[in-house]
Amino acid sequence: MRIGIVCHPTFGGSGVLATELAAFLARQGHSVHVISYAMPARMDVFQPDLYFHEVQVQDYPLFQYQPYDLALSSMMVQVVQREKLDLLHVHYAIPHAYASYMARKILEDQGVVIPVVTTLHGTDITLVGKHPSYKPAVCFSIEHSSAVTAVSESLRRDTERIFNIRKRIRVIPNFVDLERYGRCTTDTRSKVAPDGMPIVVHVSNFRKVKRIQDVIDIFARVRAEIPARLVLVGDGPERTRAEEDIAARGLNDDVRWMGKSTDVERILSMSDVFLLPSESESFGLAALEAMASYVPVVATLTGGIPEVIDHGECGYLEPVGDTKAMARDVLDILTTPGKREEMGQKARIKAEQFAMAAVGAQYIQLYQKLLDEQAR
Ligand code: GMT
Repeated sequence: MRIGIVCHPTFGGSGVLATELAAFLARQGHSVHVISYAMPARMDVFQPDLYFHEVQVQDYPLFQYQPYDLALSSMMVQVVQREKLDLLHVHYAIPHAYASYMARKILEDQGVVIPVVTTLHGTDITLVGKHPSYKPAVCFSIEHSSAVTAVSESLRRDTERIFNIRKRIRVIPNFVDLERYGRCTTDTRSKVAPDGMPIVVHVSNFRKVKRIQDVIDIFARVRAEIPARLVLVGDGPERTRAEEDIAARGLNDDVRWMGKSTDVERILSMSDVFLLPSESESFGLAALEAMASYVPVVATLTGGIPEVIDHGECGYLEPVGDTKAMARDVLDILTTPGKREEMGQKARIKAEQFAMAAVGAQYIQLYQKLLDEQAR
């Protein structure tokens, strides 16, 4: 098949999943065209049958906001026509589902019919999409997609509750390429944590929903009890406040900032516990990547996280904001002999339920179903 993948080129979440899916499909022999406003962080430009098309947005002094939706719809039309695409798969409803609806209408006008799959990722529904300034357009564009998927049962329920969607929403979870994750050698660890002290890690886009202040409070409570290092990967609007909080608590020497490192696998391979105390998470892709690296996760009991992490088995789940309980969980994992290794093994086994090949096959099956229906 000739497939178009539309996504945000983000460091985390939907951008990562979309890019990993594109590479997987290309390795399966499909011709895959990724469309976005910038090259996605994890895009492998040397991957055969995988192509990137950058959306060109023409600015004009009259505009206060650049009309990205128009430019994206136009780019979709051009790529479908030029590359003779069979199907479009858009990730994150805003603005992709809406822009793809316009693209489909333009193409239909030219006698080209193409299915569009919309995958809902989380904040497009639970945070941004439900806002009155977007809700009508988001609801319409989801309803008028050829097929809709959500990355967790929790997100499917949220979508049906918030948007009163009549269309069937299939659940196809996020996935992980297990071959890319594992454990590092000890000398690599010593670059981050001397004397073999434990490494607590957090990876995110440092938005308010991630509750970075809780990551720091949890670590401060742990550090008050045992020597440890906190590794922070990513960047975003909450970073400055986090740096100030860390300095105010006298933790600068115990914290390593890694920024938007493209070497997340290596950082996770040397880590001992992954923290994800989010306000809400439809799935928690970063936590799944940690689990694939044999890292137990301490997270919040919210959204789709319980579909990924079994409490007491591959980590612990606590109420949002309960940093005292989460710190206790981290200390339990780090100070109970053999616990980290035992939970790490269970985390990896759980991660294997989200293996890329099995989940990727579900998307291919859905694409084929839509194309067969169209052919009838
Ligand atoms: O985590 C973010 O805020 C980024 C966001 C995104 O859409 O890029 O992540 C969402 O999609 C990820 C991939 O499906 C999920 O693993 C995250 O849980 C989800 N984030 C939230 O629901 C807050």
